[in-house]
Amino acid sequence: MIFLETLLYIIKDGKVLLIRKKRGLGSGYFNGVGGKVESNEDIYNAAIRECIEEIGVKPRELKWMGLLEFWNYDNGNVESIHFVHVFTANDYEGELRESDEAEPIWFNVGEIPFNSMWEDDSLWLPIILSGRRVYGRFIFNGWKMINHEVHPICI
Ligand code: 6U4
Repeated sequence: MIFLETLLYIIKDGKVLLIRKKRGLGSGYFNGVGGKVESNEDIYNAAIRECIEEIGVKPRELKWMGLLEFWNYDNGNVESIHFVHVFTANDYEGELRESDEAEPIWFNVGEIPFNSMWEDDSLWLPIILSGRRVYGRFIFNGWKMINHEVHPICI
């Protein structure tokens, strides 16, 4: 099963807005806001919708920053493949609020809580936070990372 998903990082005043994910895949981890793209929308609109749903604000001027592939195996069989488009935004409209899916929390750019995040995040998020686009492919077995490759995108 292949899933098309989004991740969005709002970066403002030297801080990054993360969520503490409260349910679903990666629950308990800090992450960007995001989720599955729906059939009637493009990846930009999906990233905006997920942000409004999860933390109540509309991000302004999304920038496409990369593509991540997460391949999750279970005993040699591929169980799910996630194509995740990553965006950043420097501003938003509205007031942040917690939802039943996510609690929004600001972190200084130099103090990202990688120990409480997906294992792959420390391999690619610093590249995006430094303003470069990235492609990454991460192989998991039972959602434990067993292989990875990360490449900055030349533009
Ligand atoms: P439902 O509950 O089905 O509506 P939805 O919020 O659409 O869920 P969900 O909960 O499946 O999506 O979450 C997928 C999110 O998790 C996407 O934003 C991508 C992100 N994600 C998945 N694997 C990841 C990984 N290894 N590292 C990472 N983010 C990951 O940083």
